[in-house]
Amino acid sequence: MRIDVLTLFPEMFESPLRYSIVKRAQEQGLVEIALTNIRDFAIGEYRKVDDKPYGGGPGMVMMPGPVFDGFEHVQSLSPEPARVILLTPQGTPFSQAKAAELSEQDRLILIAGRYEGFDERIRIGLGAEQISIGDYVLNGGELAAMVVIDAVVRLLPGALGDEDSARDDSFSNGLLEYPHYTRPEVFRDMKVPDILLSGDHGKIAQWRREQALERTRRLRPDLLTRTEE
Ligand code: 9D3
Repeated sequence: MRIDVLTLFPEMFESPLRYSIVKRAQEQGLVEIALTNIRDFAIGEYRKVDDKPYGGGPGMVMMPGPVFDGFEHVQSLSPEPARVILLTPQGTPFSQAKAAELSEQDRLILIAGRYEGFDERIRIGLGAEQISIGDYVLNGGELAAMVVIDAVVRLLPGALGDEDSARDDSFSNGLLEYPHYTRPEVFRDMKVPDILLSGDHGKIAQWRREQALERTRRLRPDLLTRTEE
């Protein structure tokens, strides 16, 4: 997979891309992630990328010129057609199902904005879909783009170590996870449940299923009634 990111703050991405599974996936050649600064495609003495909204109102709007030129540049870096995604507060809520769908693509172009939003002609002209990562206000699309990259890359075949991928198989089941314990057996007067020390693997599996269900009912009842995803 190739992922291009268009952003005004490419440096924000560097640290998250240098760790753990995303780092390893790049080293293994499972994904190539390229960062492009939209400001490199701005013109004039001030390299302006934003301007006042027509019709008035607060804040500034991302100008179409630099985003289009940046987009056409990254598109020319590789011949495959790409899914084009704008990170915006009004996008479709991101989900595990969307992550799985995107992980099947050969190429993604993610565009992270700042200010009040993108000039509408960017979305229309680029044929972009829009994704939000949830109903809270961020200061820009960069963290949202990183969330999408993180969730997508770990689904690429070979990205997870054997242990992680086995785990994933058994528990991507729409339920919350059962409670986990490790050593010591007693910590600050709190004891590991006896059943986990019993060595009875059938009983343990049954206990974990019950715990997962009970927790889901208590903490996330919405997961039990939802039919899509
Ligand atoms: C006052 C109206 N605001 C819309 C909710 C303006 C506004 C706030 C924050 C416009 C853009 C932003 C920056 N946010 C994103 O670019 C963003 C975002 C988010 O804020 N929440 C969840 N997902 C995303 S994806 C991109």
